[in-house]
Amino acid sequence: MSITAPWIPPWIPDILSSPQPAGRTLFLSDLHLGTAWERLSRDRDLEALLHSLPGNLDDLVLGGDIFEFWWEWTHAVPRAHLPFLLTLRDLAREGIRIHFIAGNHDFKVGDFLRDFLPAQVHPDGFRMEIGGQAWLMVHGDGMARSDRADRRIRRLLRSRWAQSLWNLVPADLAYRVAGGVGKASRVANPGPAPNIEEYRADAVRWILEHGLSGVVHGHTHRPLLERLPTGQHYINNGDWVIHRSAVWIRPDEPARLIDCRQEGHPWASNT
Ligand SMILES: [Mn+2]
Repeated sequence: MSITAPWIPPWIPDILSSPQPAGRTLFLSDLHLGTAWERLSRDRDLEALLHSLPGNLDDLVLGGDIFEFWWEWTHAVPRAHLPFLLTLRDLAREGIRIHFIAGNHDFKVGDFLRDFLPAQVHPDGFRMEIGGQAWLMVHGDGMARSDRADRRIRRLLRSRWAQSLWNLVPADLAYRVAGGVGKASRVANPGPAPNIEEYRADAVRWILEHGLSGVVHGHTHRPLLERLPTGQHYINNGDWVIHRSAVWIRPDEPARLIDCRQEGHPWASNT
């Protein structure tokens, strides 16, 4: 790639070439389940949201960092997440398609979510066709050109040797280490990512270059919906830790960024 070529992460072009049909869609990301922050009210709000979905939704996109730390051992499932996983399985049984995009806190995503929920697992994000409109759904880590360190860490953690070595770490130890690393990085990097404007600028260019109707991402925890003069949408989902925000997209309706604290569950109100 020459220096002047427009920036796009190497995993995005593949995603763009394989669209998946979808219906009424909700994008949720950055729940960081397992962290202590407002844990009780967060979990309660999440449960209420999930229970509002059957009958009102076709596709639920879990857009990354759903868990503060996700690792699939061959024989163990973290017990703190069992109620959430069972609720997701109920949603799947109600006919909602569940999509799981791996975030930078999802260190090992194997076949458990695919088989148990079941969910469609998208390690790098995916392209949805909603009412004939093309949407790129990604977590967001490594998405900006200057996210070089993120991309290096991502390559390393996803490498075959790292994945098989980490699988030998006992769950209790792995959770203690991951919890400490997560806390330390929040102390070291408080506030919004310094390159947050780059996310928007890159996404807008991809929208225009690839004929997309919109890009939705999480990761930076800064809710923002921008409608371009030409009608397409750039949407930063925000998070479920502080903002309780979600992206709601229906065929033939403008996309919306919902503040669930203010609006509740509008997808359920007009039935
Ligand atoms: Mn993230």
